Amino acid sequence: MPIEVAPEIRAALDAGRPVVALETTLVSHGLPWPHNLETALKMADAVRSEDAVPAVIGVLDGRLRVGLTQGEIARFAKEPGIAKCSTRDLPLAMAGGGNGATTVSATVEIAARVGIRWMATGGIGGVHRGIERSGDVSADLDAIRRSKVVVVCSGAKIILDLPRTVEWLETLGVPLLGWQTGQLPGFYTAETGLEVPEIADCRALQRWLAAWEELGFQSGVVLAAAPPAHLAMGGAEVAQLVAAALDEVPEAERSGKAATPALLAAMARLSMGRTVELNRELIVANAGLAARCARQCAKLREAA
Ligand code: PSU
Ligand code: MN
Repeated sequence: MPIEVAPEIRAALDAGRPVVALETTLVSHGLPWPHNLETALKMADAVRSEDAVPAVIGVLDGRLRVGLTQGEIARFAKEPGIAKCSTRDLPLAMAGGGNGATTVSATVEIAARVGIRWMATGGIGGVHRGIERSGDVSADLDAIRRSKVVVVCSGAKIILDLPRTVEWLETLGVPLLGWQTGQLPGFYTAETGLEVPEIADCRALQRWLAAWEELGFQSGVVLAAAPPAHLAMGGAEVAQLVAAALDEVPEAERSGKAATPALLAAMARLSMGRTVELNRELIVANAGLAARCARQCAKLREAA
């Protein structure tokens, strides 16, 4: 069962054109219908408008596909019961002939395998609050360590234990960079108070990438950008919202695969849809940013 790469993506990779990988878990499990489909299509458009090629990844009818069509993305948005697949779940979805939405972990792993070096999402997974009891750490972190991909995101999801997530990335040796910010963004907010090295522009990013290349590192890197300022929440406001969501979702549902979707849904309800709008916009902005960085860094590399 080979990984099936769409001809457009294969051709772009062969020609050295920028390609940005996109996940399907945020479509099947991250956003409610119809926002999920609209956002997924806008993400792909944002990549194309920067003259790059979007590669939406997922398992459909048992086939691991890189480069899903609009109609196929709609299946991930509409069909109920699509499995949430981190890397280790991929063979199960493939062997069963079913459908599987890829998380950041599965998406970066497959992207790296086929030679895609950029990915965009909303917020990566990380160390969950209450790890002392649940032991829940997203498979995203170790998958990024294994996959040489630049993950453009709004940091890690605010429902997580962000200081511990930062520590965990450090332990794994995964670089964490701020895009035009010296503070780690926290998904719905720019204000977490956690310091990160700031990358000012594509020139600085390309210099960083060249050094990374020179050192022969095989890990991925997290490039975190603040959410769009006109919708972003203040630090105190988001802290209240998270506390309310944690109150609403029973402890038993706060670990395992259902945890992230349940907490995101609770925040959407409690904020009366504001977080959905914010989540949509930051995802689309990150897709555009990943494509722009991919294109400009490729140009700068050629010119060097
Ligand atoms: N970003 C979003 N919404 C999401 C996700 C990311 O804006 O729903 C998904 C990604 O697929 C990520 C997953 O890999 O949440 C993390 O889930 P968990 O905490 O179960 O590892
Ligand atoms: Mn988990």
